[in-house]
Amino acid sequence: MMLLAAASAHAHVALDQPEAPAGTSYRAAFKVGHGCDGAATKEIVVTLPEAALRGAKPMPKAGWTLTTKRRPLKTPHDSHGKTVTDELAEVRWTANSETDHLPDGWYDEFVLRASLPAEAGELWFQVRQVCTQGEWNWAERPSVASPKPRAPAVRLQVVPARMESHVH
Ligand SMILES: [Cu+2]
Repeated sequence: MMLLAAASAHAHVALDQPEAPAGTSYRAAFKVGHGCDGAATKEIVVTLPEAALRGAKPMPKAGWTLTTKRRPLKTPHDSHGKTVTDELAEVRWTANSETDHLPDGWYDEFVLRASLPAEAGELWFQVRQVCTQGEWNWAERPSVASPKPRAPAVRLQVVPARMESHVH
C-alpha cells in the first residue's frame, strides 16, 4: 500500500503538454522532477522520433552546454523552397559545472520546439538522464506484458487537428 502510493507520486521525465494537435508548432518541455536515487542530474539527452517532426530546434539553457546530432532523412522534403535532407536526432544539455547541476529535490524543464506531423498518432522520445551517481534511461514503451514499465519513454499524443469548417 505504501509502496503503491510512493510509486504513483513519483514523477518520471514527462512532457508538460503530453497531447497536441496534428500539424501545429509544438513546444516540447521535458519536466525533470527528480534525480537518480537522490543524486543530482548533470546531463539530459533527448532522442527524437525518426522522420516524424519537422524543423526541430532545441532551446539553450543557462548553465548548460547544448550539443546536437543530426541524421539523414530517408525521404527528403521541401521547406521554404529548400530541400531538407537531414533532421535533428539528438539534443544534449550538459551542466557546465557542479553548481549548475539539478539537485534531486529541485525541478526543471528542458525545451525544444518542432512542427508536428499532419497525421494523428503516438510519438515517443527517449530521454537519458545522467546523474552524479547513476542514471535513468527513459526508453521503455508500455506493452501488454509490461503496461507500466519502470522507466517509460516519453510519449506525445498527436491528436487530429480541429477542422472548424467541419464542426456541426
Ligand atoms: Cu520518476
